[in-house]
Amino acid sequence: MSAQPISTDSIATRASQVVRGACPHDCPDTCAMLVTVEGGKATRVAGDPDHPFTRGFLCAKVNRYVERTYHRDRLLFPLRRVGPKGSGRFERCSWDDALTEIAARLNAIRESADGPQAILPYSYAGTMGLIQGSSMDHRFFHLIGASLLDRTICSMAGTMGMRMTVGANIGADPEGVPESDLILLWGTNTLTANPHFWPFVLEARERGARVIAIDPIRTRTAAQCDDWIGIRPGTDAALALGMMHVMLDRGLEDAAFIADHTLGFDELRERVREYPPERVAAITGVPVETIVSLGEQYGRARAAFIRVNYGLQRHAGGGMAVRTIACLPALAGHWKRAGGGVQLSSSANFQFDKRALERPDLSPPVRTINMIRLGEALTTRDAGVGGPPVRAMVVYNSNPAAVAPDRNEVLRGMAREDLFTVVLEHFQTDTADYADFVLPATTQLEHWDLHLSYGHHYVTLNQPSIEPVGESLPNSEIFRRLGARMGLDHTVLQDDDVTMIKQALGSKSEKLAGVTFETLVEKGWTRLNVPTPYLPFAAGAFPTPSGKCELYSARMAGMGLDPLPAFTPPYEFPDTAPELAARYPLTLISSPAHQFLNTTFVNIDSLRKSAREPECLLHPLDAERRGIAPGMRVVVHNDRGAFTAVARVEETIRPGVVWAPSIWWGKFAADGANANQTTSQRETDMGHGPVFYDNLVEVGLAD
Ligand SMILES: Nc1nc2c(c(=O)[nH]1)N[C@H]1C(S)=C(S)[C@@H](COP(=O)(O)OP(=O)(O)OC[C@H]3O[C@@H](n4cnc5c(=O)[nH]c(N)nc54)[C@H](O)[C@@H]3O)O[C@H]1N2
Ligand SMILES: Nc1nc2c(c(=O)[nH]1)N[C@H]1C(S)=C(S)[C@@H](COP(=O)(O)OP(=O)(O)OC[C@H]3O[C@@H](n4cnc5c(=O)[nH]c(N)nc54)[C@H](O)[C@@H]3O)O[C@H]1N2
Ligand code: SF4
Ligand SMILES: [Mo]
Repeated sequence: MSAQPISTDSIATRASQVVRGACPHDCPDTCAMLVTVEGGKATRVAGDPDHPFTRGFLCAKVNRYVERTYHRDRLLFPLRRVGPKGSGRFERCSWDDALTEIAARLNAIRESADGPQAILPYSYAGTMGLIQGSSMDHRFFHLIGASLLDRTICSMAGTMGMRMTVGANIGADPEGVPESDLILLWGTNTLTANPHFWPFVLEARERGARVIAIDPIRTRTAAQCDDWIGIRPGTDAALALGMMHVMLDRGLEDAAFIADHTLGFDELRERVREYPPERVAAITGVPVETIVSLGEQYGRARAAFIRVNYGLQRHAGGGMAVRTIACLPALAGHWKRAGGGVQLSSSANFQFDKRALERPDLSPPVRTINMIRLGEALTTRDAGVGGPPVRAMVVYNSNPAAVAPDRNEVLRGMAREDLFTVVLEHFQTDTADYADFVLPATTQLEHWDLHLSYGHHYVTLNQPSIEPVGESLPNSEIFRRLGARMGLDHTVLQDDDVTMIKQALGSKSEKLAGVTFETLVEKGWTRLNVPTPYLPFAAGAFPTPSGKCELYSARMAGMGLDPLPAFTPPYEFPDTAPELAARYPLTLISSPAHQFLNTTFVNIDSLRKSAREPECLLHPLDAERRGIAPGMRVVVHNDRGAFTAVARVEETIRPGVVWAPSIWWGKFAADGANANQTTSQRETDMGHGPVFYDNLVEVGLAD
């Protein structure tokens, strides 16, 4: 294959060929994808068999990527709203008209007394690609001086927890897992959310490793494990402190590793005294024997691997929970060996030149709006943070009308007739229904991109394999053209996508040494410049201010937080909010359905049929008490809102907890509602993240 950038023309016209790409979705696996193109049409996608993490397979969702790309509902040309907001009534218009009108509306706001900060970008990881997700878009909004968006909706609490403890959101290498003798799948539904990690778990198990799931729900993953620990939601920090108590009590700690590579052990030891197994059992609902056994197994293991994921940090104390768990491998010395340590993410290893891509230097000083407080931002005069009201919103790579918490308030804001909304999309989502203009965007098969991963250590390039479907354009090109139409003539708007990929790769980071555009074009992906397996902290060298694993964190003290690991109760916790719990006694977890990726794929018939309809899983004890039998229609509600679902009743969930597999589009639900009708806009202890699963509800029969 030529090392020159290939034009989409030459790709699309060859009779039959396989083009190398990357799965764009928000998933730790970032699969290397092979796209078969015949006569200009994509006919098949497959996982690259040579890729050490993809291992030749894609998941059930992305196997449908060709179906999604050529879907009958794919947006093919720009649309202008003709009905009331939310009605979904639109008419076709030309790109020329759409760009002219959008440019005029945005320029009028920029020049008004409210100024450019009244314009809000809203995006997340609909594609994880750096080019279609955080390059030209950022340059555009920085140049016009729009408000900044704090992109907190997924991972910020845990990211901060890792940074404060080990120094960066990096961790143990999943490719070391076969060497592991104990694997804790802690708050992660691996088979659904991180499926390519599973073969490594199985390899370790064949060699004798024990696999334990810690999750309030006996998920399909937990059902495959040796043990399921059905913890009470939001209490993981207490369990980790209980494990430390057992380890220190039995002398199972690694004194040498602690002395050489940690800070604050004496203070932590004092803290741990406050968490004997009996107290931890009362907080977590995990039996004393289980806590003791877990602490002993962890302390005695040679190389224990903790795969913690983002599910468990969606509670008030999410940052502290991840931080506390992240202290465990340093106490036991597990970082020293392949297969030992903790992984939340690998993303901070990918030190692309983000400044060159995004050009934050072009932005004047402006306010920042937290994306999880969108409801508040759109319904208050000062956007909830001071400054002008939000008068225009440009949405891309996200579906806030379905995914943002406190959906009733979000929709109230989006329905404002004086709000000018532009949505770049593949499909007419719930969000697109509220747009003034909908602009058709290309999919991964139709544009260039560059990908990091948050679950492994390979950089992946995505080459376009087909011509844009209909009149769709890459996000990057839409912002380029909109900028020009608005009269912006800065040269940063002229870089093409391949130029920007090279700019991103141009960083001086040691970990990117040898990762070049040419190798990526040739092979599709390449490993970061780290050993296999990568043992980031085998010799300490934690990237914290002290260079140690900070069991005591002065930075946290400076932020007004407890500098030591601690249990932080959820906001909506029966023990600390008894009055609320009297009315709403059940904790709702609305974690991903197996068939969907957030709201992506809900409109793919085969996948939606397999997910049936919005469901609510209850424990038989909770169901009986409410007269609920399997298959009955129920209403899940609290003071924020309500949605209906069909009851499933099984012992695969902890009593007191209910599960609504998510995230449904409102328009595919009988009542137009989804789980976010009940979730709150409150923020986690660290990182300003969301608390989706810190959510008390009641479930009753629908009439
Ligand atoms: N198929 C599929 N894959 C996905 C996604 C998807 O929507 N569908 N989403 C992607 C995205 S954006 C992300 S961020 C990741 C998320 O990946 P994960 O973090 O693995 O996903 P979640 O399903 O949010 O949470 C995992 C588990 O945490 C459990 N949990 C909830 N609260 C607690 C708690 O307090 N303690 C403990 N121990 N467990 C708890 C839930 O019951 C759930 O089974 O997955 C990605 N992969
Ligand atoms: N109740 C509840 N709510 C949650 C969660 C939960 O577990 N429970 N999970 C939260 C988490 S972890 C996350 S990450 C967020 C995810 O929230 P979002 O990032 O909004 O994710 P999606 O719902 O998948 O929506 C992504 C949209 O981007 C579009 N898209 C994809 N590629 C492109 C492109 O190249 N160009 C353009 N213009 N559009 C594109 C897709 O068509 C899709 O509609 O949701 C959060 N919300
Ligand atoms: S969604 Fe995840 S598992 Fe599925 S193909 Fe994409 S990266 Fe792989
Ligand atoms: Mo996420």
